[in-house]
Amino acid sequence: MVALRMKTDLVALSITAVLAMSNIAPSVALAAMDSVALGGVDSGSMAAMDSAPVAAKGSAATSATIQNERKAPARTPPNMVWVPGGEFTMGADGSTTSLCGGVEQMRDARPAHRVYVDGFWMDKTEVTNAEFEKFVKATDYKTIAERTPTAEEFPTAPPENLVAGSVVFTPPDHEVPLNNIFQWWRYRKGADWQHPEGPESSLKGKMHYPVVHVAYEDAQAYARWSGKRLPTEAEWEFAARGGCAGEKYVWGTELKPDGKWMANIFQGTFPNNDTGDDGYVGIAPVAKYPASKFGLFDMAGNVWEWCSDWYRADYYAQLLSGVAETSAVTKNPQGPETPWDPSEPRAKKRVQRGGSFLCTDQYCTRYMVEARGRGEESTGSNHVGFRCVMTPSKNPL
Ligand SMILES: [Ca+2]
Repeated sequence: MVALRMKTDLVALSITAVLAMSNIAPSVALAAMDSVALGGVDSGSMAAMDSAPVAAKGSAATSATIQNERKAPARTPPNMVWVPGGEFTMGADGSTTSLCGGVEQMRDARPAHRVYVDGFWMDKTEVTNAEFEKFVKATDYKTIAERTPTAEEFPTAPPENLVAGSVVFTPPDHEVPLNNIFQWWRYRKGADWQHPEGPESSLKGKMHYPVVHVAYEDAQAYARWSGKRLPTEAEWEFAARGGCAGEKYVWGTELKPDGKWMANIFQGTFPNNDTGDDGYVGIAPVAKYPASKFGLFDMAGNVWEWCSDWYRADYYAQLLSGVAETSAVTKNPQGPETPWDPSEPRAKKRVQRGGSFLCTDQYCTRYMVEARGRGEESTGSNHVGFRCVMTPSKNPL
């Protein structure tokens, strides 16, 4: 087993430690990692998430969005939409009742708090293979998954594990207990953006699918080349909410309005039987579901999307820890100074948002609009992609 660059949603693993233990059966490694991680948890910070100032003072969750009135700048870049920005309630106070590996996992979306973001353009869709191919052809860029990891980077890894590749969802053919991610995730030699399921796969017929197996650095490189950038987490959530407040989903309050699926998620029995009731088993091409209120596609489901913020489980509580009033507004937050995931305290993780085609109420409901995800910076997989944003010039338009 090679767990290098492992993307995990529910149980996070330390790359270096897992590589060092890579000759151990996955379940043993997992159990060992749990104890390692728990030993490193800052219990004070976790407690702060539960007892943040707003928790005692009441929630900001129901406050309305105050959308900027400023019209879109005259020239909208191709395949982007204008997101006007404004003040809104970010996060949620009730999210601990949601399913995603148990109630504890959703604490990071608490507490609800007020945020202001300036207007920006956002890609209508996740970056596609066709778009990423243009970037690679123009720059000869090699993604992290295509580079051979070195012994210097991972000194504790057995040499046989040092092969280029990425993590691929590989479901078992039978039902399994949902307590060990290695039952459905495999590190595949030769898996990369051009070979999303492994070396034998290709992009034939998939040019309008989201690019996957992109690490944070890869997404950033594409964004820079295209004159754009990755969204902050606050920008992403403002865009996803579409000017509404307190709704559970990007599209409203019901999972299936009029019985219709609104996003590519997972139906059936996770992980072995994806029935594709929503039209797609596994990943879908972009823009196959209705656009959001701002004209954005697939802001829930399909693939996770990288944001530029470091991930801290207690970031929202941290933002409010020094303020006197729950109505305090954080302007254009850029994320915390340092990353911190209590299940893997030493890993450098960035925020991911939106959930993926693997989200299901049996296991992970992070397609909900306030839900946060996270991924180690150098870790891609076949359900992680991205989209970009662009800020108008400071000059008057
Ligand atoms: Ca689906």
